[in-house]
Amino acid sequence: MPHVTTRTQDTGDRIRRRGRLLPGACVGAVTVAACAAAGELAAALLGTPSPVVAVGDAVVDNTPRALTEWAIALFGTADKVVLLSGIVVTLLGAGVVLGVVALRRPSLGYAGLAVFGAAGVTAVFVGRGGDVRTVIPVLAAVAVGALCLAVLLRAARRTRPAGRDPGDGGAPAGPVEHRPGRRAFVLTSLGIAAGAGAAGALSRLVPGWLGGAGGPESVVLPAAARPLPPLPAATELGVPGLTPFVTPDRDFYRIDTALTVPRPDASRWRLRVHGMVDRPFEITMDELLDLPLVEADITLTCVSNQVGGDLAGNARWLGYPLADLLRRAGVHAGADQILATSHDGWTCGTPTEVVMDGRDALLAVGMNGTPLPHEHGFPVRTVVPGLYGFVSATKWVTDLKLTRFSDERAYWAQRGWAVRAPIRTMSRIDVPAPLARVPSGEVVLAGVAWAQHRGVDAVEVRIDGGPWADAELAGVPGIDTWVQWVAEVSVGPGRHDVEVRATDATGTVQTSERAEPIPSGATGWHRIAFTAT
Ligand SMILES: Nc1nc2c(c(=O)[nH]1)N[C@H]1C(S)=C(S)[C@@H](COP(=O)(O)O)O[C@H]1N2
Ligand SMILES: [Mo]
Repeated sequence: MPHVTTRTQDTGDRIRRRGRLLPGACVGAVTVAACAAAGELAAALLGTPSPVVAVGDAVVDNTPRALTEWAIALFGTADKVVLLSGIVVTLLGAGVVLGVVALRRPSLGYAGLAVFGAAGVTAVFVGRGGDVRTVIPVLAAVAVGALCLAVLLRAARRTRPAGRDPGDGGAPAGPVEHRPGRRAFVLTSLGIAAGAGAAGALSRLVPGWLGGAGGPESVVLPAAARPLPPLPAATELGVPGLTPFVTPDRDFYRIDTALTVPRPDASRWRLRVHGMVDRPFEITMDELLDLPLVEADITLTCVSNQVGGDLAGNARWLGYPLADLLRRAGVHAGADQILATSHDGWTCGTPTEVVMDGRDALLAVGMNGTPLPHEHGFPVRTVVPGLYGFVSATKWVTDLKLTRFSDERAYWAQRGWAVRAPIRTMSRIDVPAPLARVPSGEVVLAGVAWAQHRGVDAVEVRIDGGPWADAELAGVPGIDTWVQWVAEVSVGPGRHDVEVRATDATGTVQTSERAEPIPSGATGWHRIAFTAT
């Protein structure tokens, strides 16, 4: 470039460039915030998936497994908060770049918004099964973004003194405070940012307001055609600190890939049963509630549960037998997999033979006497005793496709987890709490053990590697739940180790061999230490 710069000119350019960086960053960040908020509000009003969350989901789904596992291990159940914060930071960062570029070349700014729109459409439309309505919020977002960008760019340009456009070689910028139009620009930015904040907040409140229409409050559960007797009192040993036999809904562990809890409308809910069947059909919520429903006590367990972990919960479920539903469809021989899909696109593969073998595999609508909470799959989920949740317990289920394991792989199976995953025999010490201090002498040990659909025959404990002693077992309503256990040991002052192991009803003793949760569930004995004083 045949261009000679003097030192003053050079400094002037630099100051000018820096002088445009801040307004540019502001223009972009505010534009992107307004764009995202508009999309969220439109989605909330229409009841379609959030574009921001859909893009986040798409990122998660396409992230290498090692990275997601690392994130889950690092952040635990806070992973969703971390991810959402990451999305916000990334969006704002992208906005800053977009704004700085747009101040120079407005067309690039609009092009950037179009790229956002394309990402949004891809995530909500392509990623979520092609419902045209899902695209509307993205279009609204892009339109609002473009409008805000135009307004902000105009306001930003007015902050520059006349005759100081790029390349005019004018004097270096004066102190920022004295630029004409700056006040107007700041006010415009603040106004739009406040509007975005309000729209964003509103988008979180709207589902609650509209939710009454098709939410859990709108569903009246019928009595079960085959009700269970009340739980025997013997299921509770009454030891303080011991996990209760029935897990209250609010304490029930929640595991899913959904960044925000899906809230499908029960009145619009439909389940499609299709694939390798003679008579594909669809069923509505009203039709489902008219069928003869049954009750079952089933303990759910997550495959990610570590030895001693708390990713298990027990509830009395109300639902329609999945086997009856499948018989109505007429399953073809060879359809060895029921591929379930949720409202938010997650998939789950369950062995057909397990669901058909007579166990209480349910299309569940009720949990502990009330409709399912949103967090646990409202309006309808599947529950299959004996299998880890990722291969059996689809929340917000909308689709059951009979297929072959050799033809299609579900979400976690695609990511290296097991295809068939029966729950492993496991026992846990709840009392005393790890590292607790208790008086020496007689010490009460208590906990829970599970081996769903086989049943627990015995639980044994040992102190400091000594001989195994039988624990006393509480009552259970069947073989599909956990069981409380209690034992009393006599210890002198000092630090002690307790170990526990269960034997299932097939006579197999829980293995001491340590295995990680991936691919098919953790194994090993739970051990805690306590101090007797
Ligand atoms: N739609 C959907 N259903 C899902 C999942 C999910 O990610 N999405 N996770 C599964 C897993 S891994 C488990 S362990 C159970 C947990 O059910 P809960 O959250 O009601 O305890 O839900 C299962 N159902
Ligand atoms: Mo899980």
